[in-house]
Amino acid sequence: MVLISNRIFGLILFFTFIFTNISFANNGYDLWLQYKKVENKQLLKEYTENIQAIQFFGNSETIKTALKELNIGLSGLFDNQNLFENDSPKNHLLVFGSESQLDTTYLNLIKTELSKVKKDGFVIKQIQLNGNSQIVISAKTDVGVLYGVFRFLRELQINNSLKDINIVDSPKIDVRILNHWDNLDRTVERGYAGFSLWNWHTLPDYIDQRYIDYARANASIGINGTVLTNVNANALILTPQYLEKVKALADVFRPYGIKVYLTARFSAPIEIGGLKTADPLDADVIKWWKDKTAEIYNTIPDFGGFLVKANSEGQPGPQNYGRNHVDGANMMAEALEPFGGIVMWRAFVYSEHDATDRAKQAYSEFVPYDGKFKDNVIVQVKNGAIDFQPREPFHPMFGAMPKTPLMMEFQITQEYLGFSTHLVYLPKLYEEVFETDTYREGKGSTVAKVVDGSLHNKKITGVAGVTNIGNDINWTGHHFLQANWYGFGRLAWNPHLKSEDIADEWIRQTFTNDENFIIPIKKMMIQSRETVVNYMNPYGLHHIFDTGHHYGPGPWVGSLPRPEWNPTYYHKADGFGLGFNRTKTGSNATAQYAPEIAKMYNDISTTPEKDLLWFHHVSWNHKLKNGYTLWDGMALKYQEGVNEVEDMISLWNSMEQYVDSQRFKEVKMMLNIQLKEAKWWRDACLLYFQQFSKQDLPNGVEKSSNSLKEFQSMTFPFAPGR
Ligand code: BDP
Repeated sequence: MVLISNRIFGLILFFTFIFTNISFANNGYDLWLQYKKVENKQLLKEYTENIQAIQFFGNSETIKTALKELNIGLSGLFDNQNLFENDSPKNHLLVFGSESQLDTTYLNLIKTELSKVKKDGFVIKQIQLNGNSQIVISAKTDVGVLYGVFRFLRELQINNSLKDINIVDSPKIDVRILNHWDNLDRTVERGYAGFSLWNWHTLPDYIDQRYIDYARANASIGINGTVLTNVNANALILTPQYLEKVKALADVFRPYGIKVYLTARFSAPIEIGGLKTADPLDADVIKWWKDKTAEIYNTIPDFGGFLVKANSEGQPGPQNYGRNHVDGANMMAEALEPFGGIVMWRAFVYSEHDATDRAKQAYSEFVPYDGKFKDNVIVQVKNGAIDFQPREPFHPMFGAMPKTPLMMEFQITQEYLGFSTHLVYLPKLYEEVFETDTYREGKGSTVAKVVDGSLHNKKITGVAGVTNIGNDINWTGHHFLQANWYGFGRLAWNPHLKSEDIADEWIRQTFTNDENFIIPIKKMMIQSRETVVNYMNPYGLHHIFDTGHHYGPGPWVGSLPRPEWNPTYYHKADGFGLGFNRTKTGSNATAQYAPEIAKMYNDISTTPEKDLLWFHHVSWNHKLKNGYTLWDGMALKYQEGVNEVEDMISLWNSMEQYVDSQRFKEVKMMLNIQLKEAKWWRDACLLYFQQFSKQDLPNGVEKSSNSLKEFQSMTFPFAPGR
């Protein structure tokens, strides 16, 4: 008897174990669209009281998509009550297709709000009609309604009250776009979350569920465009064989309000068109692009346009034919114009033949062309003048081209920020850039105002993010890096949002509404950006990554053929000190900024210490504001970064009760990698720079147990992302 009960007990335990493990297993695939049961009593009460039936008006594919999402969301968040089939009760949630479908009674009740809606914005408002509560979601476009539905679901997920809900929100940016650096063989340049989502081999016949889920996730944060292919482009994507595949993706994305764009290889007329030249002023070349563009629009009527990397890092461009960026961009723009398409022409250019300073080259090449580009060209500028470093001063082009639309390019994938194994919350970086004052039209001329077009009244506006998405089950390799995709979307919608508020929303939707988790984790996320700067590139150091793959430190690299590919070019360590003199006594890159900024950076005493070594060559014994010398202060910063990762680990370990077991374990393992690599950065960089400073490490900085030689001999032939 006893034996049997023990066995039964054992079985029960076994099943409970399996069951709890299953119920707590969360692989992160659902991102921030978890739609977990609402536990907040107040919200449950409000929901039951205010929403007894749901009615939808409109039948476009987008409206059907919104309806489907509302169904998924509400049945996850609340016990399913078949609200969609219930037409008798009094209190409704009403979703109206677009303005034209609004009944005049409703139109009158929300007209003030609707009049404030711009483009694909929306209204969510509670109104009273004949004594009944009606929550109305409406917009001027169907995509606006879809955004309204996602917003409504977000409000519920983050447990905001429904009482007197009255939200009017419109995107501040037109083109909110992901840039996939995905190759046709499915490798991803600088991608660390597996291979490309796009399975070109099985397209167009096989539609992976992931394509749909990708579109859903993007639409939920307002992203409305995607460039499917790498900026280092392959012309094959423009052939009929591939355009069929692109069409299949465009068809999936369309109901979600997402347009597809492609990278256009400048030499495509030669490579796939059989022409002898790609000269943008050649009549055959012009015709080729016109025909090709018409062919694309014939296949994909709402195609977005081209993204072009020209005359940069070996990519072909108009300069190969003695022409300039304007000639190239305008030629393509003319082909796209009849169809409403745009050209996103990248300003990421630098040349090995220009001995001045790489940081100055994009500005020098582009600013003289201000006002020369056609109306459907937008120049895409990286946030800083070098290349997506952990910290860069804002790109001097922002604000310097009042007659040319400039779009922001951020990197979401962490080429220079620890790949996908380091927890770094990037919206903090994006916010820092957006908030910076360019002083181009006096105080308050922030980068955000340049990019949202308000500073110089721009016709097209855009924000691009080089995506961190791959085919890993959780999309981004590390659960917390989903927040960078999310936060990018939110800031592309409105570059004036606060990164802290975005983190709050994201944690609530992705993990829990429990404040015991939210408060400390949000703090950790916000701090994480400074932490990575501390253990990689403190005080304005930059581009000291190991060569090629950019994995880990390589400040010693100095023998690559192109000078500006060498870390030694950027840090300029010598017996005197460290840093790149970009002031008027050096490369004079500071002169590319407005006088107020140039003045601040020209003077070491007014240069913010976070940018010190970006602009100055500073003595090892220079006194920092905290009283330490540069050498001691820098060593202590490296140590601080390591200590902060240790703190992240202890915090995470104390959070186990709030997180499902799978995500808890996976994040924990990642944090341990991050700590190992933070120490690697500290030790390798300090040992290397110590050869120049010839000073001991200050108290409080741990000594490396490896030698510099050991660090220098490490190789990573299969580091991802190349
Ligand atoms: C650099 C990357 C390189 C990209 C290039 C670009 O190392 O792989 O092709 O930027 O943005 O950051 O074009």
